[in-house]
Amino acid sequence: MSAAPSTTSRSAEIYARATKLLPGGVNSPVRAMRSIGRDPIFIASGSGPVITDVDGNDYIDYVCSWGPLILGHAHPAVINAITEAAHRGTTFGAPTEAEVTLAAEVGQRVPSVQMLRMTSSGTEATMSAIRLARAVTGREKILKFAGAYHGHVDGLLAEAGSGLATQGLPASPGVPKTAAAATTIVPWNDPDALHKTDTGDLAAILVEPVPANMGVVPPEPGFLELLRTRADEIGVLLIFDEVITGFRVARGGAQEHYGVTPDLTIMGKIVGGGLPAAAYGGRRDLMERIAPAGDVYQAGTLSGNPLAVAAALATLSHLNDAAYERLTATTEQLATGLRAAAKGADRAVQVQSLPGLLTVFFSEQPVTNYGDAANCDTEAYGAWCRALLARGVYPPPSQFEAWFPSLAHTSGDVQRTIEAAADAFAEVGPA
Ligand code: KE4
Repeated sequence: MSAAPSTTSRSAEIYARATKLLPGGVNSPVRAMRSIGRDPIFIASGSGPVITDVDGNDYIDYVCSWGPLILGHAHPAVINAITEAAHRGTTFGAPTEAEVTLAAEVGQRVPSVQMLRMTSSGTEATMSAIRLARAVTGREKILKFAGAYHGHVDGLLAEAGSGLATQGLPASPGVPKTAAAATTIVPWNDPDALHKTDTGDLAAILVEPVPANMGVVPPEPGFLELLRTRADEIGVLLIFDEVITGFRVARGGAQEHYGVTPDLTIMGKIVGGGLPAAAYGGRRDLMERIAPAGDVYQAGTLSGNPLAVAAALATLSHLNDAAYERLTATTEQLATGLRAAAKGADRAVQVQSLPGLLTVFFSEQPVTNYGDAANCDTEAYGAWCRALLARGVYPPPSQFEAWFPSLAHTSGDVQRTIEAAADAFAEVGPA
């Protein structure tokens, strides 16, 4: 799809410069708005649920940096924590007490995480968890699900969601054949396919417990339980990638929501409080294989960065039961309102949601796997997104991503969003 005609806006000027200096004009592909047929919007600031672009336009933001900002933009407690930490020094390359406090706090919320290792990105955490799984099992293959995204780890880019799905890339060049061959891909929500899969040399089943990178496609009843049982039967680790779901769909993430306990958990986004941090953790006997306790090497100059740790602790301190009740109610109000808005315009959509997560699929049927997601009317989704942006609502600019309502979104913000969505559906027309 071609980009919208360029205007004389400041955003357009910056984008013209950016395309000469940054590949595609952005530092991560999902920020480009090519798949919705327009140029990216350059942001100047954010406050609560609102972002303001360099031309002074405000948007109610449902990307929220793709998940970390569960408290909204520039939350005063987070800003204070970061500022205080920065005054004490931005990084030491030596341990700090706050990292220990954060590991305890995470373990208290997610009891399966008896030990934790911090990294700087979700990709790094995934890569490290996989290395650990291979070390403890002595096997190499990783089973993952079609349409899932676990960061840009070499072996996991085939049939991946997020930006690859958005750009229609079946895989990425530059991945060694051996890395690709070490991944087994199974369709999501398909018990038969799982049972038929060759499990020889398998080290781990890696799963987003609620896939959110092909849009939000919850597990069908019993599917996560089946993964746990199957992992035990064949003697492999079950790794939950809770980079998106962690501290979001429930206090203890998807593992609490569904009552299924993994061996290892990958975390990101909220665990960095809006700064670059992620983590992996799990059973003590497994995590004690990580250097220097054990022999599995993994390291990072900025791992456990004091600013990120301060932001994480400040964020988590606001995530109590009342907060999750509110996030659940906000998401429900949004989901119900979007369904009604679509119905009012005779547009068939599926709004699939869990607390703090939602996708509006332009599909007549419920979306249960990557194939269903890929069959959605992405042209109509793109037109709807452009219409939303024109009305001051910033949705994820891809059918294959999630909306991230936050604790900063008020009922009034959601109501305004629903009104904009109704107008946008009317503009796109029925189907
Ligand atoms: P990062 O390396 O981007 O920190 O995390 C990778 C990652 C791992 N696992 C899951 C389930 C994820 O969703 C992600 C990253 N998510 C994307 C948005 N779908 C981040 C945005 C981007 O790529 O710019």
